[in-house]
Amino acid sequence: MFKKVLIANRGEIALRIIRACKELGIETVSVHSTADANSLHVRFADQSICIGPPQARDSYLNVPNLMSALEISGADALHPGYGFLAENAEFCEDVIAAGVTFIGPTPDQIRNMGDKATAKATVRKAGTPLVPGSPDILSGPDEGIAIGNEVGYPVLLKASAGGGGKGMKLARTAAELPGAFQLASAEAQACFGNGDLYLEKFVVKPRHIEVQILGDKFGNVVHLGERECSLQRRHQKVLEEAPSPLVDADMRAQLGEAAVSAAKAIGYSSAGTVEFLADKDKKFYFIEMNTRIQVEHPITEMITGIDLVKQMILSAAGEPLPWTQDEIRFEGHAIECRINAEDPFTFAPSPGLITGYHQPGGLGVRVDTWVHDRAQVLPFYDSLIAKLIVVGANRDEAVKRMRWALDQFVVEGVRTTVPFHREVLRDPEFLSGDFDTAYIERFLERRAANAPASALV
Ligand code: MV4
Repeated sequence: MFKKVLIANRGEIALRIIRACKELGIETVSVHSTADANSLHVRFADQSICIGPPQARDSYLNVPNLMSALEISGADALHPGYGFLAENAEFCEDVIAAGVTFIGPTPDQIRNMGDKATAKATVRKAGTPLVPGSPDILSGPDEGIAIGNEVGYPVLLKASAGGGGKGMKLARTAAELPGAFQLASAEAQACFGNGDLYLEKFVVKPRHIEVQILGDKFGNVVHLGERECSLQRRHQKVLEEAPSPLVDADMRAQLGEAAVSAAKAIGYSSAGTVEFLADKDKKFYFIEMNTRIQVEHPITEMITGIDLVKQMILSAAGEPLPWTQDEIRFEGHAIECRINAEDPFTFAPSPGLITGYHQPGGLGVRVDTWVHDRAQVLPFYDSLIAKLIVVGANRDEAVKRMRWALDQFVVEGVRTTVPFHREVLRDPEFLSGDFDTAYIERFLERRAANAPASALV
């Protein structure tokens, strides 16, 4: 087992990784920007190293500074968390070249899934269902029109180097395709330095359902069930739950098998997530794979009892998975609300000093946070201040527990999305479980139509 792990991240996920290391008896080294010098991930680590000024590109994304910190620390492994450099194959290679274990996938696994057209071609061979579309990168608008005529309009043009919705353009007809192609390609070139596009038939109002998988270095892969992630605003998830209200035991087995096949196709050896779109008929299609631990991993932990971060470290250290698929059991229903320092009506960031803080607790309530009384929400980083996670025997109990937990969550000095979640947890459409990826949009339209103008200022 590793002696010392360097955590190349900040905030709640850095604390989450420190906790897993403590349980495994591993020493921890945190890195921090000058703005984060007093943060909890610095205080709770055994050692900490400053890696630069506040802006993320100068510190948490600064590879030379991170490599220096790694050498100074004497750490024998590095955990990247999520975001920042977690899915950067070159950084992963640098870490390995320094003789340090990267706690995550291999550079080849990151590359294979990072290029979305390559990822689709790979999983197609494994028999995972895909949205009808181009078999690879489009040679130009003419090929796009031809494939659009085959699969039927509307179609989506997606950046192969993208993911998470960046650089997507809709073409409703063949006539719209050349214009959409130029826009999407230029945007992809500007954002990712790569203008390659692929095409998919547009699935109308799908659900976003993802499957957690775990692999080891011996070719074993298991799935830990699905997470329902349809509640998103501008491609940012706001609330997730496990299991999905759509998915029954039969669909779960099919989704799990599809996800495991996709992961096995590249010999995946760590924690990862396979994303699908699903329609009302319970048909589902692979869209992409994320080769990292995800923000919403706790809801899977709460219904399986499996510590995903600990298992990720064990897999990186060369331990085989301790269970077979049939030994993984699902119990209860978990919900996560992402509490952001944002205005609950406009979602504008609300950085500043937290002047008062109280978090909920009790049976089935978990709060993953970096916040404490008098903590400072900085403008340089994402606005996530806490993940409020509840687990209950069933969806109804989880919903009731979440309502009460939200009512007991006190954050003063900055605005938060707590009031927004309070509304969602009482919304009949959410409560019905019958929703899709356009839910938040509809919710906000309904709220704007019903609310008196004074509530919006
Ligand atoms: C789609 C789609 C409809 N049809 N692909 C957006 C994020 C990226 N991961 C994939 N996305 C979508 N891909 C096809 N062929 C609709 C979306 C989509 C979406 C997906 C998941 C969650 C929220 C979404 C919001 C808008 C669009």
